[in-house]
Amino acid sequence: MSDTTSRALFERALKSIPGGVNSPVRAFRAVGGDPVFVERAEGARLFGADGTAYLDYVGSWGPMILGHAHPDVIRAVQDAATRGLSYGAPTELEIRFAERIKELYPSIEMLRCVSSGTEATMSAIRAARGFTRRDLLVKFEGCYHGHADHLLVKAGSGLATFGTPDSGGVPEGTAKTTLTLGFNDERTLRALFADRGDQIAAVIVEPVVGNMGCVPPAPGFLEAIVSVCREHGAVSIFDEVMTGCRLAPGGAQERFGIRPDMTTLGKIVGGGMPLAVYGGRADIMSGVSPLGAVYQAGTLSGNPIAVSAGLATLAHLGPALYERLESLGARLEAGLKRAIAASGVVACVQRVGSMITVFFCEGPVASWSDADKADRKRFAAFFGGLLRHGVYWPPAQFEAAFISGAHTEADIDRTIEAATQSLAAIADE
Ligand code: KE4
Repeated sequence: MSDTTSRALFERALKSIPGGVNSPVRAFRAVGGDPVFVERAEGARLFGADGTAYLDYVGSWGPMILGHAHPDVIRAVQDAATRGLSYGAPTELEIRFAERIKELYPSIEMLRCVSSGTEATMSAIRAARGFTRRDLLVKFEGCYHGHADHLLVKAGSGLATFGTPDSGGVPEGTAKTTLTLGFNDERTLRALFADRGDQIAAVIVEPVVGNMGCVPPAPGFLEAIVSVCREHGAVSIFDEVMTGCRLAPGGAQERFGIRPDMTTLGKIVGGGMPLAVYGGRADIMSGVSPLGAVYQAGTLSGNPIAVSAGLATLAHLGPALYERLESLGARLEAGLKRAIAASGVVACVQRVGSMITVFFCEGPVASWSDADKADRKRFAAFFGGLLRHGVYWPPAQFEAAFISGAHTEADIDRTIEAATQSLAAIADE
């Protein structure tokens, strides 16, 4: 499936880097074959090490909503770099960035920049625990919030039981402070709060899940999280690292008209550079050092190059972009549904805006227990067929694919054609 150049690079990479990659999903373990090594990217396309062009639906796992190497973003980075790469001192840029984020996210009264989504969620949870002086954290099965220890926890035997580590190296004690519930299971959420609400520091949720594939919230579910947290003095945290600026300029909370206590952002806000944000109510954020007792720090936090890329990206998040993304997303969704129907393969398509997933199981997929029924082998075959047609889909069933403003109707139609061929081949197996 991979070109010889990528093959040779992969063999070399394996000698120095675990799995040959700097992030596990890139290793193509879920789909087989060797990863494509990328040499450059532009617009909606990646260019492999052997020069092959691929129509890109990973978009660096979300950041590249404008497409790769957008000239305004590149120019902003180049210009900023001439003034030095990092100072370790405050800049006016960071104030401008913070003010822009507050305009887009009215629920964020104060915020801190960090360098990754993991840092953002880890810090938001620490701020919530410091504010409430409580330990317990609630998350939902199938949601991923980065690789901090207390978030690498799988659901206990029954839901709403103490977590057990979902990764090597995570102490049992750490996992025990995390309770995992079913996404969209409002009843269990309310029952847990009725039973232990006064011990719960925070609930963290992907308001539209991308990390089990694209799974939207059931009507009222997000509102229930925010209200039940308010009732019990816990903190609601919307992890919008993926949905932020993706589903609307103001993320899922703008799309659904909901105001969480805290929000984490990443990916798009940095335009592809290492920049993420955590923030929310001023009374919570004023507990963060040096104002309060919750410590959080970072050498490259608010880095001027990353903030320049972020500001240049945010400048393009106007209504026209989201209208275009909605139109392209609807076109792709309809085409994929036609292709699935024509092939007779059991699969469903779920989409919110420009986040889309083909699940190889009956729909609808409303939780991890639904998603877990997906046929991984058929997804791998689907992925392989697309790749052979020059379409680079996320190399894992439980991920969302992303459309950018650089994609065209012709790109979408080409993707539909590739999917039609790939599904027909699966049906013939
Ligand atoms: P990072 O630490 O990878 O910047 O962000 C962690 C994170 C937090 N919250 C959400 C909702 C996320 O989706 C992520 C990271 N997403 C994955 C893709 N599903 C990043 C890709 C990867 O791990 O290589």
